[in-house]
Amino acid sequence: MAPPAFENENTVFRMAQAGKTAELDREYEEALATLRKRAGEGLPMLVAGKEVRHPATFDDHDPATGDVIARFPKGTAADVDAAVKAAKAAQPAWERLGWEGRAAVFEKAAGIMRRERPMLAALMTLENGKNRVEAYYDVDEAIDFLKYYAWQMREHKGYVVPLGKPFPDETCVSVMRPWGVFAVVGPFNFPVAIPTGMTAGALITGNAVVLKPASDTPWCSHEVVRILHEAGVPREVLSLVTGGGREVGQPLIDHPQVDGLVFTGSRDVGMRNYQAFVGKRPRPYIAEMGGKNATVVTRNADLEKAATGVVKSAFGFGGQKCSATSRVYVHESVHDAFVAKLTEKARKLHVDMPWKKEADLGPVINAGAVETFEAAVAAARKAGGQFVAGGRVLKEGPLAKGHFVEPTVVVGLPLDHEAFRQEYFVPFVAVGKYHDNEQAVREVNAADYGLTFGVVSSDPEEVQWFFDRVEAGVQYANRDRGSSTGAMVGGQSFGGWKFSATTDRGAGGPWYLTQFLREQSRTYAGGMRPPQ
Ligand code: UN1
Repeated sequence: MAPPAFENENTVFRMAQAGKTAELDREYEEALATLRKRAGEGLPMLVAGKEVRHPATFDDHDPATGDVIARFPKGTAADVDAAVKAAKAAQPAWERLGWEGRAAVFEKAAGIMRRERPMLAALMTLENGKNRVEAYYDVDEAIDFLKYYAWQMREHKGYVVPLGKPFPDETCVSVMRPWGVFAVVGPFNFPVAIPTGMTAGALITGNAVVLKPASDTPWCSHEVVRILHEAGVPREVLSLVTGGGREVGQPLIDHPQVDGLVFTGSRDVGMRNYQAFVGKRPRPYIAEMGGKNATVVTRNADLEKAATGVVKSAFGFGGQKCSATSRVYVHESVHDAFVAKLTEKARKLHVDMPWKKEADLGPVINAGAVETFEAAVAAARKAGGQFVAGGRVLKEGPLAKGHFVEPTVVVGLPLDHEAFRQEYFVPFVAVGKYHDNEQAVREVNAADYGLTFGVVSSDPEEVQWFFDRVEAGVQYANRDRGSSTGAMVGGQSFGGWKFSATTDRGAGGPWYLTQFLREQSRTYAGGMRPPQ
């Protein structure tokens, strides 16, 4: 039987088409109320098949209120060691289960996650401040990863490929084997989707995993691991260790029995790991390390579309996406008209408690992000930037206890200013003027990063011209649902060039899984044949 074709969950879109948005809202609000009753609960790590608690814990905060929503154990190097050793011991049996058995586990996990979607979306809002619509998108992306990777295993028949026949008595075959144990280090910004995608990629190919979530979002990872265990991933094959980078992250990366590392996070940490990890012995290091994504608005652009797409991309989840647009180059002939539209739309955005239906932006993740925002504002002011929208930290009324800042648009900065080069990861976008398309491409490519790119132009040749010249792994033309954000599993393989990534194969794309595997060619001579 042919495997079923992959289809995106697309819950928000699908429910809106069916006129059922109210149902989604009700489920979300019920889940939120249930979660609030658990406030302050102490949750365990899941290490080597056991629930592990320590007297020393750290607080998991709601960034909108500062409230403690849960407490997690401060893990240690001993927890890491126990997790890695259990993973190493359990991995061979997991590999022997075979790809069909593993694919079935992940299809089952997709079903469980679908059932728990409202809870996961509400939890995400509480833990990282993502608004409800974007939280649903995040959970959908996780379910998509589970389904897509299971489908990829089936499509490729476990990546077993018959090879040639160099001599008449030889039968040769290529098989792809897991490396062993992968360390997975996750980010706060897509706390369900990204840990799920990275973990599923490693596990479905027959590896074992030790997952270390971002310290700001351990609860979401806790639920992801619980769901994968429930679906049938053996507990020793997948452990969750919580705690700081120094206490847990570093010992995990340094552990001699870790055979591969998957990381999504900052460039600084990513590059430091790179040297340390790959320098020690040959093994895969799959890292996604940020972006300084540009959108180019040409003289042939539909300016309404351009402004809508840039607002979504620059300010979706408060600019805290690797894929966010944080710089815009606009042709001088349409610059002022575009800026007027962008300004109007940015000023209309509503910053509020992220669980409220009317909130476009919630808080940024923590006090450090507010500091980054303030430093970016100060640097732009110093260089004569003009703030046409935002620029302030919000401290009024109910926002006082959270980390709230205004969506900010700056114009008039020199094109070599840091706002066009450095990743801030806050809702801050710099808009500059360009004279001809050659100059625009030069400016876009002048940043170290090369993750996503958007161009807005109604001229197909002009779009193609940019696509062929811009150095970025993910490119979009005329996308008003996000000029550079919103990659969907199976539709936009998501991976970066240059300092944005260490690999060349995008997540949610056809080549991703091969990174977790190493090839082994097997020759059966003397007329023997491989077992069927
Ligand atoms: C990230 O921020 O690390 O394309 C990934 C997007 C999301 C993924 C972002 N699907 O915006």
